[in-house]
Amino acid sequence: MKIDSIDHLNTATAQRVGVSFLHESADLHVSGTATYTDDLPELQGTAHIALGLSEKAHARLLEVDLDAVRHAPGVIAVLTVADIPAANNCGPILHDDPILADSVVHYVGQPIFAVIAKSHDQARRAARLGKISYEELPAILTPQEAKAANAGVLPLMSLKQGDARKALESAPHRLQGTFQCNGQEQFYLEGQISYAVPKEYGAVHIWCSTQHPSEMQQLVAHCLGVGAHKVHVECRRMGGGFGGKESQSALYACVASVAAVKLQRPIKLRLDRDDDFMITGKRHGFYYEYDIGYDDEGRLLGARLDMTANSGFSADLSGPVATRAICHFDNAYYLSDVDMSALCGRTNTQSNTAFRGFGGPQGALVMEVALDTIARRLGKDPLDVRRINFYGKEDRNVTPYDQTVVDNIIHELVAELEESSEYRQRREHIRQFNASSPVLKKGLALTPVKFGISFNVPAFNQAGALVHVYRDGTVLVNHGGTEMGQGLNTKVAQVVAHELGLNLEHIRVTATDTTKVANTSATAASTGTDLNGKAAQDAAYQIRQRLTTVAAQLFSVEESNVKFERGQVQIGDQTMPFFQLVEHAYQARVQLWSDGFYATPGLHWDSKVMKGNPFYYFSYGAAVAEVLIDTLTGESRLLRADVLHDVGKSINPALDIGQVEGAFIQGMGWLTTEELVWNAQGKLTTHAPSTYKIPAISDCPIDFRVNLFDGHNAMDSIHRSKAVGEPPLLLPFCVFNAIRDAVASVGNYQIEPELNAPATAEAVMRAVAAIRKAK
Ligand code: MTE
Ligand code: LUZ
Ligand code: MOS
Repeated sequence: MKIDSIDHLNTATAQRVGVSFLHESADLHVSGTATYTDDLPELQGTAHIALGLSEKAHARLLEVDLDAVRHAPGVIAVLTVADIPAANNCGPILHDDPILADSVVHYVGQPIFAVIAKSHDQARRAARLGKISYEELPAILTPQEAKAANAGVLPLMSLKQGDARKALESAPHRLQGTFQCNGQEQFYLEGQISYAVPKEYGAVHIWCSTQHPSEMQQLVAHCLGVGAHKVHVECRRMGGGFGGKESQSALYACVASVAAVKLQRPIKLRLDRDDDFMITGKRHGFYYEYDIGYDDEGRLLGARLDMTANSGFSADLSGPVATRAICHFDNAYYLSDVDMSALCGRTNTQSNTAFRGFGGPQGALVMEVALDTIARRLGKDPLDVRRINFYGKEDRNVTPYDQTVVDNIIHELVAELEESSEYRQRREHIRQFNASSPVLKKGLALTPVKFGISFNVPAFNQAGALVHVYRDGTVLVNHGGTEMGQGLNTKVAQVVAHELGLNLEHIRVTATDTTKVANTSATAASTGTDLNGKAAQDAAYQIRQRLTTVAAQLFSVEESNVKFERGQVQIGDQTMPFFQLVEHAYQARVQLWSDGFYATPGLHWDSKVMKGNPFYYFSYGAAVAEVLIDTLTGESRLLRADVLHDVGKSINPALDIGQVEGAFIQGMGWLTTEELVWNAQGKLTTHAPSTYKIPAISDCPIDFRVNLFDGHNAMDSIHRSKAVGEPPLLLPFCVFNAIRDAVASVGNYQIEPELNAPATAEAVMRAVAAIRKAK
């Protein structure tokens, strides 16, 4: 058998997991030949959609005059809410997300109408010609205003453990204050897109850039008023999702489908970058009020935390996001007495949504900032304060939500990083540098991460897969997860290759497809490989068992004497190529394909009291950042970063390190240069790369030392690996704290910097100026 083989690394070894195979599409990515939804050859008659957007933050629609739009060149049709056959909703949990605005608009950028034209350009030009008159209503634009108005998209959530009030009253020291972090645009390189093609009897086939094909299927079915069996959603890959395509790919799938079915022609809806910024939700910005009690050593005694998330105009995923924020305030630290609340504040902005970390970063950031502040107040090294608060191994190991931490490795992980990063020596050098450098100042910080793995909605923790073995011995795998660059398909292929003793070039993972695996969960919560890897392993294992029986009978050996390795099957002392055994099995009428299923064991969650066992296990990590700031301009640079991250027993170290590096830099962008600015009328003014600064290669530290912690998952995860997608996004907290440390040096560490996230150059300059003034 001859197969065109890609040059995978390490084909010489028999090992298929624990090896740095290239990403399954690496050569396609770098040569620009990987096909994304917009690259699919267009069918004849394909028309294009542009959306007409609200210009007001909160208003009643008085008159929507679309005559000029209808008569613009190339226009085929214009759709409004009246054209949606059934439910005008694309909300993932609550039904509060209109597809097209119905009488009231809730934010600047909300889609009001859709114009379908012969070309993308004609559609965009026509969309600007809508004449809409509004009666303006009062708008809420910030989480602080939402809190003051007690305006929530959901009821207030709270979690209590012990007696926070008593603990605070009797604490020797109190840190009371407010803090704030900004949102963040996902900035996937491929924007939102759906391509819908009508099929017989009102059915539709949609190619959609989405992390959640099954939910797209369900929402399209609801808005068309047809059964889910008439909606077929497919996604080969995304050019990034980062949470932004978990729920919010739905509006485009729905509008494109409605148009395709109504006009009976293929319809493409691809957002232009500015429209993508204006319409879609982002990471939730948070506002915090906190009160933390501690002793002379810096040990935390009690805490009260009131968080307000900027949820935007609708619920979307804000409930689970706020839940994760509450479940990550503890980060790596034991808290005996806490009282936390989270308000999902209703504001007249885009409806904020999933973004890598999903509330976890927002919960833990405030803790990490507070610990540095406490250390400075006590004149201690922040690492010493952190260490005495770490979860214990035998005691002090129960989280505020009642889950016992049974896999704690934070002590040894941080000790190793402290040593390898030369933390103590560099702390000393930096003190000396700052004493003799009046303008440029350095800062250093080490922050740990503990991140809970599993969807905090237990039902979502399930997955399915299909494995087909063809008569030539090649294997096709299909599973419920989606590929967004993270390498999920590569890892799943490795798992299947391992199970069947095949080389990677014999395995092909195909597009996610609702007609293959049904009722899948979003590829999210970092669980893609944990869930789909286990499901694919289950399917492959069943086929291997059947082949083993065939082989054992063929040569009259015990089944335990049949081994699959390197494309060969060892049967007693005979060897036969895998494809030959497959042909024997085919002739014997043995099923050569199988389904597989997995559900994470042991999860439960009581959302009313916010207690239970929401996570299967925890992923850990820590990082050290050394930064340099210019106190005259406020500019900062990350000089060196040392990262030690726990991925259990890695299935693919190269992919895992790529995820750690990417998440670190993405998280650093959130905390330093990425700033979303809405003007007084509620219009997002930073809606393109010209005004919204994501990190570039030039922002990466010159000295970037990323290592994986040598370990394995204490729980029975797929090959004892751990999820890697989101946890490392919390590592760059050390960059933010190092900037605060550098700013604090201006006041000889006696005055606490007034610096919220992001620490942009302007913010750093203001913080420095405030300290200089106070001195
Ligand atoms: N990596 C790339 N290259 N592109 C992405 O869009 N999304 C992140 C992370 N890593 C993302 C990524 C997010 S938000 C999640 S939840 C996980 O990947 C999802 O994939 P996984 O569960 O397979 O890790
Ligand atoms: N919970 C979670 C969720 O922990 N992570 C997620 O991405 C998610 N998505 C939807 C609902 N719950
Ligand atoms: Mo990731 S935010 O869970 O898609």
